[in-house]
Amino acid sequence: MLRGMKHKPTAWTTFLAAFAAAMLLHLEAQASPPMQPIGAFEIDRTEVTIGQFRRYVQATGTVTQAERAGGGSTFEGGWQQRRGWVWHAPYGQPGADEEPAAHVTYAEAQAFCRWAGKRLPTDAEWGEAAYTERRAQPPAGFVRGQTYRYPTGDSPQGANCLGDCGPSRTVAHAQTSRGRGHALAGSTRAGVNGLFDMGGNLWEWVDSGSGSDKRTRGGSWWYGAGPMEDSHHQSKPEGTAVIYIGFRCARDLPR
Ligand SMILES: [Ca+2]
Repeated sequence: MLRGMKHKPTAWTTFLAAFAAAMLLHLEAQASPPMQPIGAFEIDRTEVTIGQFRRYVQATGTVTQAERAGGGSTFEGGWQQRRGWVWHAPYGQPGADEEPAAHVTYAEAQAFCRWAGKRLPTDAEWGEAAYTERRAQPPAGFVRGQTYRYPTGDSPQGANCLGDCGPSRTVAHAQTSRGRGHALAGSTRAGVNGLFDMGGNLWEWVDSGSGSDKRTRGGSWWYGAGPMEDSHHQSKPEGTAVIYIGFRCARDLPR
């Protein structure tokens, strides 16, 4: 009996170790939540990725407009279709799960967010999250309550934009006539509210209400720092599916 009991602590210890490991993972996830609270709502910390969009497609059987058309577009002095350039192959070759999902229309972005239990951020929400620091104890370089010129802070440095933002590591297979393509989601320097790529990388659809033109926010790797500013107004026809537009989602926080 006593001998038998000697084995029990071993099993118990194993269980405890597994439990502790699970708790550690949980705590790590809590320490780095995928969504950032901003007042009454929370917003994705990164642009929606190919991996996330793949899970949505597998669950719903969605075929995007760009896939049906044979490919999305780039702007070459006019929109040009690029055969085979779609959400899972942004430059015509398979993209990594960590790359941001591009070639997605406004309605497709909206449908993804709905499926994920979220929604597109409103224009006002996106602007508040991008430019006004709301964290209780922001890290050095950010001050609670302060509104910044860029989503990266006072300077556009650290974003993935064209020319004005300093170096950033973009994906190797990006083949473009302009710029260096997108970076992995969340691989650039975190900006205001700890959010990644609110400035640059992919331009982001925001909830624009009715009307066939929808706003995009934050600029992209295709342009310099100007479109990263809050004052820059840009909209596109809602069916636009192109290499440099993606999105992120938001949702209300419980009251
Ligand atoms: Ca972006």
